[in-house]
Amino acid sequence: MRRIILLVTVGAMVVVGTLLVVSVAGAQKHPTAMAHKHPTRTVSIQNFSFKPANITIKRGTKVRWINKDSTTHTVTANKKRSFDSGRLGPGKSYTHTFKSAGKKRYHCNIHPDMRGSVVVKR
Ligand SMILES: [Cu+2]
Repeated sequence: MRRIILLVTVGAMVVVGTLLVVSVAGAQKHPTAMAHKHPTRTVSIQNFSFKPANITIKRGTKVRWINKDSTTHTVTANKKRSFDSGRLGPGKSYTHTFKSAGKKRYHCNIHPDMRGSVVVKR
């Protein structure tokens, strides 16, 4: 009888121990996994140009454009309705998450000489 109690006790400890290790490992894994799943790239709008003008990102990456000029600009996809910031005043920013792969060219609607591209990889 004592032997059975001992076996049950040891068995319960193993189960609890395993659950603890699994939950700790899961908790530690989480923040890193989140950071990798939702990275953000920043593009500055400065001196009437996008910096850097051409970037390559992974699908699901957020790109944030920050207007550092004292003039209003836009971040507008060449292909209509793909993405468009609308009028972005000085100091304002615009964020877009790229969900499909491919080369996305964009420009500023107010200053068409301003061009950039985002290459989205799978
Ligand atoms: Cu502009």
